[in-house]
Amino acid sequence: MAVITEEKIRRFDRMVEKADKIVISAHVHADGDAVGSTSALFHYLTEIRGKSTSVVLADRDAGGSSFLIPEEDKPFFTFYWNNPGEAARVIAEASLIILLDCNSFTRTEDLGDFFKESYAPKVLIDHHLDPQEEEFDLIFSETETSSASELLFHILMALPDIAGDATRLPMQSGIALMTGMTTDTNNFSNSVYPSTLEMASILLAAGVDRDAILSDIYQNYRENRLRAMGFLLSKMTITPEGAAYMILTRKNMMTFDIAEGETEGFVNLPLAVRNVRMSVFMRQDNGFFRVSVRSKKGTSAQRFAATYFNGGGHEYAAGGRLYFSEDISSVKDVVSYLENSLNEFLHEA
Ligand SMILES: [Mn+2]
Repeated sequence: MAVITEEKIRRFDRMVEKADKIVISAHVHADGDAVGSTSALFHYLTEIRGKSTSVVLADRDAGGSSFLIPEEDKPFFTFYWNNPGEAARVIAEASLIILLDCNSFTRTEDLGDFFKESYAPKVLIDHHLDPQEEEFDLIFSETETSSASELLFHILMALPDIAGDATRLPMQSGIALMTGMTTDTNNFSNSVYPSTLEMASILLAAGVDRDAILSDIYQNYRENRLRAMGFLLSKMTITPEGAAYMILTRKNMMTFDIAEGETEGFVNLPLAVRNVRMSVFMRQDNGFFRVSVRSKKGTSAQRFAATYFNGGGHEYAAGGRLYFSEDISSVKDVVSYLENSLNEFLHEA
């Protein structure tokens, strides 16, 4: 991978060596890749390098990725939502900060200002567009990769103490990296590169139990999630231009008793329909709708999210927000705003 140069690896290695307290973070609403990449790096830094390391995330918990944080790791994971004082203290004491799976500290939401105020050197390891270069001292940024977990895997393999031998990685790092790659590719259905399969192959050979990971990710949901999914699919709208959309209101969430993290993956489902070019999933939040967009080749989810929903992301997988009362005057207007946007976007395309 071209972004991983010998010079950058040497610099990263020295920064780690010099640091005595390392803080790792990732984007808010941490998904499998965010939790996977941070916990993989946590295990490398603690077990291989012997560094005092903490993971700090803006969320309430690790949601569906909680299986990656065994009981003995919990004291080293701080969630701002339920422990803001501790999160601020840990960040203030950091002598090295490493951000994964997002392009700016702004994406850590409430933690952003604490990170920006810190004088500690900062490293970015990410696969999104437009890294905010001025925020970091060292950047590994590559969009042609499946996930932050994959990019991190190749970086770890290049470090002198691993030296290309994946059996030297802590087993928990291997499991976490495999998990992050698997969830970001939606189990090898998108953003799969030769380097992705190479990583999977090497980790399998090193003994990572993929069957156990798949069971933890895809066979561990609550029944409510599937009931809500069925409800949404039965109400899904498909426009003549080939856009599918589903909207989940606060009321729906209460009816089905589902939490925000449990809707992950819903947006991918409508792409199974032959004539659907783009899928939009909207979930009502406090004063805004959270918007997820997925598209097939030839249609840009990224451009749609950026143009109409104050967002962005990857070419075929993007997200954003729709605020009321800024973008629409009331919740009731969400359908017409969405239909007009889809109509305009898919006609000009
Ligand atoms: Mn990711």
